[in-house]
Amino acid sequence: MQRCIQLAKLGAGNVAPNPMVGAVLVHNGVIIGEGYHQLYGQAHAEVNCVNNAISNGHEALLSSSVIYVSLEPCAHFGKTPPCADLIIRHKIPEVMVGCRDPFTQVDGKGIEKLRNAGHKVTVGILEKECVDLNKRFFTFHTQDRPYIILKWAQTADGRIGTTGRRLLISNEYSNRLVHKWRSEEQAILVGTKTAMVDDPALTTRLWPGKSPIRLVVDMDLKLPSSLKLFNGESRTIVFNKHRHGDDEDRGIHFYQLKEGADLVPQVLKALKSLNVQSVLIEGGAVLLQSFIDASAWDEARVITNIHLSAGDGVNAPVLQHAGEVREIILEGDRLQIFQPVKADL
Ligand code: AOF
Ligand code: ZN
Repeated sequence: MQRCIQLAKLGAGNVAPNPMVGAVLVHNGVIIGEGYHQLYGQAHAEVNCVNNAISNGHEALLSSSVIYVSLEPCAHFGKTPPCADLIIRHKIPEVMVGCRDPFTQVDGKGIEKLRNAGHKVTVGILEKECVDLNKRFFTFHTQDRPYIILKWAQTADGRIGTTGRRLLISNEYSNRLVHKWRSEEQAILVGTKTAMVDDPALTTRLWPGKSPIRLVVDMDLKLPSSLKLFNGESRTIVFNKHRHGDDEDRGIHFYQLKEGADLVPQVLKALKSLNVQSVLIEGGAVLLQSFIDASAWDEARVITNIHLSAGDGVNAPVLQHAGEVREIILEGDRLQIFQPVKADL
Protein backbone atom coordinates (compact mmCIF):
# COMPACT_ATOMS: atom_id res chain seq x y z
CA MET A 1 0.00 0.00 0.00
CA GLN A 2 2.98 2.28 0.65
CA ARG A 3 3.95 1.75 -2.98
CA CYS A 4 0.35 2.53 -4.10
CA ILE A 5 0.56 5.86 -2.25
CA GLN A 6 3.95 6.63 -3.84
CA LEU A 7 2.53 5.89 -7.29
CA ALA A 8 -0.66 7.87 -6.62
CA LYS A 9 1.40 11.00 -5.80
CA LEU A 10 2.87 10.95 -9.31
CA GLY A 11 -0.57 12.17 -10.44
CA ALA A 12 -0.38 15.30 -8.25
CA GLY A 13 -1.41 18.43 -10.13
CA ASN A 14 -2.88 16.50 -13.07
CA VAL A 15 -5.90 14.61 -11.76
CA ALA A 16 -7.97 17.10 -9.68
CA PRO A 17 -10.90 17.16 -9.09
CA ASN A 18 -10.40 13.39 -9.24
CA PRO A 19 -8.46 11.75 -6.39
CA MET A 20 -4.86 10.56 -6.69
CA VAL A 21 -4.93 6.75 -6.79
CA GLY A 22 -2.23 4.08 -7.10
CA ALA A 23 -2.50 0.31 -7.68
CA VAL A 24 -0.09 -2.62 -7.46
CA LEU A 25 -0.53 -6.25 -8.55
CA VAL A 26 1.31 -8.84 -6.48
CA HIS A 27 1.85 -12.52 -7.29
CA ASN A 28 3.45 -14.73 -4.65
CA GLY A 29 4.98 -11.67 -2.96
CA VAL A 30 6.40 -10.26 -6.19
CA ILE A 31 5.11 -7.10 -7.90
CA ILE A 32 3.99 -7.96 -11.44
CA GLY A 33 2.28 -4.69 -12.37
CA GLU A 34 1.89 -1.08 -11.21
CA GLY A 35 -0.26 1.86 -12.23
CA TYR A 36 -1.74 5.16 -11.14
CA HIS A 37 -4.37 7.64 -12.23
CA GLN A 38 -2.27 9.94 -14.41
CA LEU A 39 -4.61 12.47 -15.94
CA TYR A 40 -8.12 13.74 -15.21
CA GLY A 41 -10.66 12.06 -17.51
CA GLN A 42 -8.31 9.23 -18.42
CA ALA A 43 -7.73 5.65 -17.22
CA HIS A 44 -8.01 4.88 -13.51
CA ALA A 45 -5.15 3.35 -11.52
CA GLU A 46 -6.46 -0.23 -11.75
CA VAL A 47 -6.68 -0.10 -15.56
CA ASN A 48 -3.09 1.14 -15.89
CA CYS A 49 -1.94 -1.47 -13.36
CA VAL A 50 -3.61 -4.41 -15.11
CA ASN A 51 -2.36 -3.20 -18.51
CA ASN A 52 1.15 -2.90 -17.07
CA ALA A 53 1.04 -6.51 -15.80
CA ILE A 54 -0.25 -7.71 -19.18
CA SER A 55 2.44 -5.84 -21.11
CA ASN A 56 5.00 -7.38 -18.72
CA GLY A 57 3.73 -10.77 -19.96
CA HIS A 58 1.93 -11.71 -16.73
CA GLU A 59 -1.70 -11.99 -17.91
CA ALA A 60 -1.87 -15.68 -16.93
CA LEU A 61 -0.91 -14.80 -13.33
CA LEU A 62 -3.78 -12.35 -12.76
CA SER A 63 -6.21 -15.05 -11.61
CA SER A 64 -3.86 -15.96 -8.76
CA SER A 65 -2.73 -12.46 -7.76
CA VAL A 66 -3.65 -9.81 -5.21
CA ILE A 67 -4.41 -6.24 -6.30
CA TYR A 68 -3.67 -3.40 -3.86
CA VAL A 69 -5.50 -0.10 -4.50
CA SER A 70 -5.24 3.06 -2.37
CA LEU A 71 -8.94 3.88 -2.98
CA GLU A 72 -11.98 1.63 -3.32
CA PRO A 73 -12.33 0.50 -6.98
CA CYS A 74 -15.15 2.42 -8.63
CA ALA A 75 -18.51 0.89 -9.49
CA HIS A 76 -19.92 3.55 -11.80
CA PHE A 77 -19.74 4.45 -15.47
CA GLY A 78 -18.08 7.89 -15.40
CA LYS A 79 -15.55 8.95 -17.98
CA THR A 80 -14.31 5.37 -17.83
CA PRO A 81 -16.05 2.01 -17.10
CA PRO A 82 -16.12 0.59 -13.52
CA CYS A 83 -12.79 -0.68 -12.15
CA ALA A 84 -14.66 -3.30 -10.08
CA ASP A 85 -15.81 -4.87 -13.39
CA LEU A 86 -12.22 -4.94 -14.63
CA ILE A 87 -11.09 -6.85 -11.53
CA ILE A 88 -14.01 -9.27 -11.89
CA ARG A 89 -13.35 -9.80 -15.61
CA HIS A 90 -9.69 -10.62 -14.99
CA LYS A 91 -10.65 -12.90 -12.06
CA ILE A 92 -8.18 -11.26 -9.65
CA PRO A 93 -9.25 -13.16 -6.51
CA GLU A 94 -8.10 -10.79 -3.74
CA VAL A 95 -8.40 -7.02 -3.37
CA MET A 96 -6.65 -4.92 -0.69
CA VAL A 97 -8.28 -1.49 -0.40
CA GLY A 98 -6.70 1.54 1.33
CA CYS A 99 -9.93 3.40 2.02
CA ARG A 100 -13.53 3.66 0.94
CA ASP A 101 -14.45 6.18 -1.81
CA PRO A 102 -16.87 8.83 -0.39
CA PHE A 103 -18.09 9.88 -3.89
CA THR A 104 -21.87 9.18 -3.85
CA GLN A 105 -21.77 7.12 -7.06
CA VAL A 106 -19.23 4.75 -5.47
CA ASP A 107 -19.44 4.95 -1.62
CA GLY A 108 -19.10 1.25 -0.85
CA LYS A 109 -20.72 -0.01 -4.06
CA GLY A 110 -17.36 -1.06 -5.56
CA ILE A 111 -16.52 -3.15 -2.47
CA GLU A 112 -20.01 -4.68 -2.44
CA LYS A 113 -19.88 -5.53 -6.14
CA LEU A 114 -16.53 -7.29 -5.71
CA ARG A 115 -17.69 -9.23 -2.64
CA ASN A 116 -20.92 -10.26 -4.37
CA ALA A 117 -18.82 -11.61 -7.24
CA GLY A 118 -16.89 -13.77 -4.75
CA HIS A 119 -13.68 -11.73 -4.42
CA LYS A 120 -11.96 -11.46 -1.05
CA VAL A 121 -11.87 -7.75 -0.17
CA THR A 122 -9.99 -6.22 2.78
CA VAL A 123 -10.62 -2.54 3.48
CA GLY A 124 -8.55 -0.13 5.59
CA ILE A 125 -4.89 -0.88 4.81
CA LEU A 126 -2.94 2.31 5.76
CA GLU A 127 -6.36 3.95 5.85
CA LYS A 128 -5.31 7.21 7.52
CA GLU A 129 -2.48 7.76 5.00
CA CYS A 130 -4.80 6.97 2.08
CA VAL A 131 -7.46 9.41 3.31
CA ASP A 132 -4.82 12.07 4.01
CA LEU A 133 -3.42 11.66 0.50
CA ASN A 134 -6.75 12.91 -0.87
CA LYS A 135 -7.77 15.28 1.95
CA ARG A 136 -9.13 17.79 -0.57
CA PHE A 137 -11.31 15.20 -2.34
CA PHE A 138 -12.51 13.74 1.00
CA THR A 139 -13.38 17.15 2.51
CA PHE A 140 -15.29 18.08 -0.65
CA HIS A 141 -17.37 14.89 -0.68
CA THR A 142 -17.93 14.44 3.06
CA GLN A 143 -18.36 18.09 4.14
CA ASP A 144 -19.83 19.55 0.94
CA ARG A 145 -17.21 22.28 0.81
CA PRO A 146 -13.66 22.71 -0.49
CA TYR A 147 -10.58 22.02 1.64
CA ILE A 148 -9.67 25.44 3.04
CA ILE A 149 -6.12 26.71 3.61
CA LEU A 150 -5.64 30.11 5.23
CA LYS A 151 -2.41 31.93 4.50
CA TRP A 152 -1.01 35.16 5.77
CA ALA A 153 2.33 36.88 6.37
CA GLN A 154 2.81 38.80 9.60
CA THR A 155 5.41 41.00 11.26
CA ALA A 156 7.13 40.11 14.52
CA ASP A 157 4.53 42.25 16.31
CA GLY A 158 1.63 40.40 14.71
CA ARG A 159 0.50 42.82 11.99
CA ILE A 160 -0.40 41.70 8.51
CA GLY A 161 -0.41 45.18 7.03
CA THR A 162 -0.44 48.85 7.69
CA THR A 163 -3.55 50.86 7.00
CA GLY A 164 -3.77 51.74 3.34
CA ARG A 165 -0.24 51.04 2.06
CA ARG A 166 1.47 47.83 1.08
CA LEU A 167 3.78 46.29 3.65
CA LEU A 168 6.50 43.98 2.33
CA ILE A 169 6.76 41.20 4.89
CA SER A 170 7.82 38.31 2.67
CA ASN A 171 11.13 37.68 0.91
CA GLU A 172 11.90 36.06 -2.45
CA TYR A 173 12.03 32.55 -0.93
CA SER A 174 8.70 32.77 0.81
CA ASN A 175 7.17 34.27 -2.37
CA ARG A 176 8.32 31.23 -4.29
CA LEU A 177 6.92 28.94 -1.60
CA VAL A 178 3.56 30.71 -1.83
CA HIS A 179 3.54 30.23 -5.61
CA LYS A 180 4.17 26.51 -5.06
CA TRP A 181 1.22 26.45 -2.63
CA ARG A 182 -0.94 28.21 -5.23
CA SER A 183 -0.06 25.59 -7.85
CA GLU A 184 -1.28 22.85 -5.49
CA GLU A 185 -4.81 24.23 -5.02
CA GLN A 186 -7.70 24.70 -7.40
CA ALA A 187 -8.51 28.29 -6.41
CA ILE A 188 -7.20 31.33 -4.52
CA LEU A 189 -9.50 33.77 -2.78
CA VAL A 190 -8.90 37.40 -1.77
CA GLY A 191 -11.08 40.22 -0.49
CA THR A 192 -11.78 43.62 -2.03
CA LYS A 193 -9.25 45.58 -0.01
CA THR A 194 -6.38 43.15 -0.67
CA ALA A 195 -7.14 43.25 -4.40
CA MET A 196 -7.17 47.04 -4.31
CA VAL A 197 -4.15 47.74 -2.06
CA ASP A 198 -1.80 44.90 -3.07
CA ASP A 199 -2.96 44.47 -6.70
CA PRO A 200 -1.86 40.79 -6.65
CA ALA A 201 -1.71 38.79 -9.91
CA LEU A 202 -2.43 35.55 -7.98
CA THR A 203 -0.55 33.48 -10.55
CA THR A 204 2.23 30.92 -10.15
CA ARG A 205 4.89 32.73 -12.16
CA LEU A 206 7.65 31.82 -9.67
CA TRP A 207 6.86 28.10 -9.75
CA PRO A 208 6.22 25.63 -12.58
CA GLY A 209 2.64 24.41 -12.44
CA LYS A 210 -0.91 25.40 -13.13
CA SER A 211 -2.29 28.76 -12.02
CA PRO A 212 -5.45 28.22 -9.99
CA ILE A 213 -8.76 30.02 -10.53
CA ARG A 214 -8.61 33.52 -9.03
CA LEU A 215 -11.56 34.39 -6.80
CA VAL A 216 -12.26 37.84 -5.48
CA VAL A 217 -15.03 39.16 -3.26
CA ASP A 218 -16.17 42.52 -4.65
CA MET A 219 -19.76 42.91 -3.46
CA ASP A 220 -20.28 46.38 -4.92
CA LEU A 221 -18.21 45.83 -8.08
CA LYS A 222 -15.95 48.72 -7.28
CA LEU A 223 -12.61 47.19 -8.28
CA PRO A 224 -11.06 48.88 -11.33
CA SER A 225 -10.55 46.72 -14.42
CA SER A 226 -6.90 47.83 -14.54
CA LEU A 227 -6.05 45.44 -11.65
CA LYS A 228 -3.77 42.47 -12.43
CA LEU A 229 -6.59 40.14 -11.35
CA PHE A 230 -8.42 41.14 -14.52
CA ASN A 231 -5.48 40.79 -16.93
CA GLY A 232 -6.86 37.57 -18.46
CA GLU A 233 -3.74 35.52 -17.53
CA SER A 234 -5.96 32.99 -15.78
CA ARG A 235 -9.64 32.60 -14.99
CA THR A 236 -11.15 35.07 -12.50
CA ILE A 237 -14.47 34.78 -10.68
CA VAL A 238 -15.93 37.86 -8.99
CA PHE A 239 -18.36 37.29 -6.10
CA ASN A 240 -20.72 40.24 -6.01
CA LYS A 241 -24.31 41.24 -5.33
CA HIS A 242 -25.15 42.78 -8.74
CA ARG A 243 -24.60 40.47 -11.66
CA HIS A 244 -24.27 36.86 -12.78
CA GLY A 245 -22.68 35.50 -15.94
CA ASP A 246 -19.63 35.84 -18.15
CA ASP A 247 -17.83 38.82 -19.50
CA GLU A 248 -16.36 36.99 -22.50
CA ASP A 249 -14.14 39.86 -23.60
CA ARG A 250 -12.35 40.13 -20.27
CA GLY A 251 -12.46 36.41 -19.38
CA ILE A 252 -14.26 37.13 -16.11
CA HIS A 253 -17.13 35.23 -14.55
CA PHE A 254 -19.47 37.13 -12.25
CA TYR A 255 -21.10 35.10 -9.48
CA GLN A 256 -24.01 36.80 -7.77
CA LEU A 257 -24.45 36.43 -4.00
CA LYS A 258 -27.43 37.47 -1.90
CA GLU A 259 -27.22 40.78 -0.12
CA GLY A 260 -27.39 40.65 3.66
CA ALA A 261 -26.85 36.87 3.93
CA ASP A 262 -23.63 35.54 5.49
CA LEU A 263 -20.73 35.58 3.05
CA VAL A 264 -18.88 32.39 4.02
CA PRO A 265 -21.69 29.83 3.53
CA GLN A 266 -22.63 31.49 0.24
CA VAL A 267 -19.07 31.38 -1.08
CA LEU A 268 -18.67 27.75 0.01
CA LYS A 269 -21.91 26.76 -1.70
CA ALA A 270 -20.77 28.54 -4.86
CA LEU A 271 -17.41 26.71 -4.78
CA LYS A 272 -19.20 23.39 -4.34
CA SER A 273 -21.34 24.12 -7.40
CA LEU A 274 -18.22 25.16 -9.36
CA ASN A 275 -16.60 21.82 -8.38
CA VAL A 276 -13.69 23.59 -6.64
CA GLN A 277 -12.21 21.11 -4.14
CA SER A 278 -9.58 23.30 -2.51
CA VAL A 279 -9.04 26.98 -1.90
CA LEU A 280 -6.11 29.02 -0.59
CA ILE A 281 -7.33 32.16 1.15
CA GLU A 282 -4.72 34.90 0.90
CA GLY A 283 -6.39 37.71 2.81
CA GLY A 284 -7.04 40.24 4.04
CA ALA A 285 -7.63 40.11 7.74
CA VAL A 286 -11.42 40.57 7.60
CA LEU A 287 -11.94 37.82 5.02
CA LEU A 288 -9.60 35.39 6.85
CA GLN A 289 -11.28 36.10 10.18
CA SER A 290 -14.75 35.54 8.72
CA PHE A 291 -13.73 32.02 7.63
CA ILE A 292 -12.20 31.36 11.07
CA ASP A 293 -15.35 32.63 12.82
CA ALA A 294 -17.47 30.33 10.64
CA SER A 295 -15.22 27.35 11.63
CA ALA A 296 -14.53 26.99 7.93
CA TRP A 297 -10.82 26.22 7.72
CA ASP A 298 -8.61 23.11 7.66
CA GLU A 299 -5.07 24.49 7.61
CA ALA A 300 -3.41 27.79 8.46
CA ARG A 301 0.03 28.64 7.04
CA VAL A 302 1.52 31.60 8.83
CA ILE A 303 4.67 33.34 7.58
CA THR A 304 6.33 35.46 10.27
CA ASN A 305 9.13 37.91 9.55
CA ILE A 306 10.86 38.03 12.91
CA HIS A 307 13.08 41.01 12.04
CA LEU A 308 10.25 43.32 11.02
CA SER A 309 7.92 45.29 13.24
CA ALA A 310 5.12 47.46 11.90
CA GLY A 311 4.21 49.45 14.99
CA ASP A 312 0.53 50.08 14.46
CA GLY A 313 -1.43 48.44 11.68
CA VAL A 314 -3.84 45.64 10.88
CA ASN A 315 -3.77 42.77 13.36
CA ALA A 316 -3.24 39.21 12.15
CA PRO A 317 -6.31 36.95 12.34
CA VAL A 318 -6.92 35.01 15.55
CA LEU A 319 -7.31 31.27 15.05
CA GLN A 320 -10.10 29.39 16.80
CA HIS A 321 -11.26 25.77 16.64
CA ALA A 322 -9.22 22.76 15.67
CA GLY A 323 -7.05 22.78 12.58
CA GLU A 324 -3.56 22.22 11.27
CA VAL A 325 -1.17 25.13 11.78
CA ARG A 326 2.14 25.46 9.98
CA GLU A 327 4.64 28.17 10.82
CA ILE A 328 7.17 29.62 8.38
CA ILE A 329 9.80 31.86 9.92
CA LEU A 330 11.64 34.48 7.86
CA GLU A 331 14.89 35.77 9.24
CA GLY A 332 16.61 38.03 6.70
CA ASP A 333 17.30 35.77 3.72
CA ARG A 334 16.59 32.61 5.68
CA LEU A 335 13.38 30.66 5.55
CA GLN A 336 12.55 28.01 8.09
CA ILE A 337 9.55 25.77 7.47
CA PHE A 338 8.12 23.95 10.45
CA GLN A 339 6.12 20.72 10.30
CA PRO A 340 2.38 21.34 10.65
CA VAL A 341 0.98 20.80 14.11
CA LYS A 342 -2.58 19.82 14.92
CA ALA A 343 -3.83 22.66 17.08
CA ASP A 344 -6.96 22.34 19.16
CA LEU A 345 -7.61 26.00 19.91
C1 AOF B 1 -10.88 4.29 -9.08
N1 AOF B 1 -9.59 4.39 -9.49
O1 AOF B 1 -7.84 5.58 -10.14
C2 AOF B 1 -9.76 6.75 -9.51
C3 AOF B 1 -11.09 6.64 -9.02
O2 AOF B 1 -15.09 10.49 -14.16
P1 AOF B 1 -14.33 9.24 -13.83
O3 AOF B 1 -14.82 8.06 -14.60
O4 AOF B 1 -12.83 9.41 -14.01
O5 AOF B 1 -14.60 8.89 -12.29
C4 AOF B 1 -14.16 9.75 -11.29
C5 AOF B 1 -14.51 9.18 -9.96
O6 AOF B 1 -13.95 7.88 -9.82
C6 AOF B 1 -13.95 10.01 -8.81
O7 AOF B 1 -14.88 10.96 -8.35
C7 AOF B 1 -13.68 8.94 -7.75
O8 AOF B 1 -14.87 8.63 -7.04
C8 AOF B 1 -13.27 7.73 -8.58
N2 AOF B 1 -11.83 7.75 -8.81
N3 AOF B 1 -11.59 5.41 -8.80
O9 AOF B 1 -11.40 3.18 -8.97
C9 AOF B 1 -9.01 5.56 -9.72
N4 AOF B 1 -9.21 7.97 -9.79
ZN1 ZN C 1 -12.22 3.31 -11.39
